[in-house]
Amino acid sequence: MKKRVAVIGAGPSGTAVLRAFQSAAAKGAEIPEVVCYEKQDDWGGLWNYTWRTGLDEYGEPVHGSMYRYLWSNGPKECLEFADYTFEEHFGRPIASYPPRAVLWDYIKGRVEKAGVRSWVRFRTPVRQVTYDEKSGKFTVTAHDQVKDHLSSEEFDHVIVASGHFSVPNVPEFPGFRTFNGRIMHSHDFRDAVEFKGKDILIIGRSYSAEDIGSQCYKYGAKSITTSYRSKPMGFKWPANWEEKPLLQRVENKTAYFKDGTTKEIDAIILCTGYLHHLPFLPDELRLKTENRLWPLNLYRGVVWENNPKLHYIGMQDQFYTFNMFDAQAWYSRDVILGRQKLPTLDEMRVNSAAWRAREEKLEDAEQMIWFQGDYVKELIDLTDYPKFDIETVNKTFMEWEHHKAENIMGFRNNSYRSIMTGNMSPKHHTPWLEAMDDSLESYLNESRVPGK
Ligand code: FAD
Ligand code: NA7
Repeated sequence: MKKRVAVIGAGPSGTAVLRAFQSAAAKGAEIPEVVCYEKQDDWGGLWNYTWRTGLDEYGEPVHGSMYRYLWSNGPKECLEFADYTFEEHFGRPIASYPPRAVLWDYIKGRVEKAGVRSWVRFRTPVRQVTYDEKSGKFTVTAHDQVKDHLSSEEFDHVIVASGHFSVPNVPEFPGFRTFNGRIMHSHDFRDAVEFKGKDILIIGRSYSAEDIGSQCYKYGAKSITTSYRSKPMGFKWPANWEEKPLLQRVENKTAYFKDGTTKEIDAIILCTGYLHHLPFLPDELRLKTENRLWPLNLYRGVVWENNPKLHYIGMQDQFYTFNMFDAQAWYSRDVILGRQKLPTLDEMRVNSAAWRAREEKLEDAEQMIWFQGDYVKELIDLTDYPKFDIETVNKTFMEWEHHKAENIMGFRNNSYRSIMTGNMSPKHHTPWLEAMDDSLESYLNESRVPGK
């Protein structure tokens, strides 16, 4: 009987797995039967925007954490698929920081071309995965929500690609219960216009804090205060934006900070990150980690060391995204196809410990980017994923960092050269701060080719 592989999630990570198997089949390899379970009604993961928050129409926790007006927070040239370029998808070079809808279209384009949609069971969240030592098989139980039917099937391999920026980490601060204003987590943030004319307080100092604050600034918030527990973000913020050490308490509408200062605020947005939440897995199969570049127990960041038939894609913190998921998916595929031999458990652990030791010494974002670049390169060198120049991707990330340091509200006006095609991307027709419409049509309309 043909081997069977279950993939949990059809976001960028899960669809990378589908494409990896399909590309092997297209080259004549015999591939297993692949069944992908997806709880949303379409593929694309977080890039498939929903206006919903809380529970969806089936009573399921909403996966989406993306919001209106979200534009890529890094250059698209750093995430480009090596086997399906932006130019192939859009028929011409496009500008470097596309809004969400444009990236969603691109993600979908590759798998539509691959013809793998029939492998996906939409609206079917996985409820439980168990492993039977005797048979050497997994049982996956999933809920077809349209038919309201729970069923179980056996698989030889399971690949978890369910994402880890969906279940919010929600700390509480003294006074929250009686605060006279709105308190929300970034997971539920949908539209910055809600905060027009308001004084907002953001807790956190990472990408969500930076971007949600910037959205609120762009769409007319009266003031933005960001509060950090470790260190400030340190960008050159506009005049109505200040950074303060950690919030201590709120009383009525007054926020009190660690340095003794106070601020009157209307709303609080907790940009305090997310939990790796994998409730469908038993303890012995479940990855337990905070958001970091090298979670332990995953050989080459993919293979569950205690049961190498279980793989995880995209579980790391991310500078590299789409093409890193591809590198992982191609590697996972090759382990399953028997093209990659795995070392002993001890050897896997030694290898992971060495990466972890290196990760722990990283001091800043630039070092983290080179670290993740080395990781992606190691994986790509092992498979037939089209080779691309990681050093140039890293250097593009460095340019991005410098552009942010120069002008945090203007870095998205820059353009970069595609590492995959060698072509320079055109400048966007409108500076980011003035581009209020985030639709695909508006973004692609009038995008000019360089020099014209
Ligand atoms: P996800 O995109 O989260 O997809 C996981 C999929 O699994 C979802 O479709 C979900 O419905 C499904 N799923 C979950 N649980 C189950 C279950 N039990 N059963 C069945 N299906 C399930 N990256 C960038 O490169 N550029 C950006 O600008 C950028 N901006 C971001 C902004 C925000 C607000 C967030 C939260 C993330 C952003 N990211 C960005 C990072 C993002 O993590 C990746 O781009 C990418 O979406 C990760 O893909 P994934 O497939 O691993 O996870
Ligand atoms: P991250 O990058 O995991 O960052 C979480 C932030 O939340 C980080 O700044 C943390 O502070 C802060 N945090 C967490 N708990 C607390 C408490 N209790 N008090 C204060 N601050 C806290 O999540 P993001 O949502 O920003 O980014 C996730 C993805 O979304 C990312 O890939 C982007 O592309 C978009 P610390 O820095 O540790 O001091």
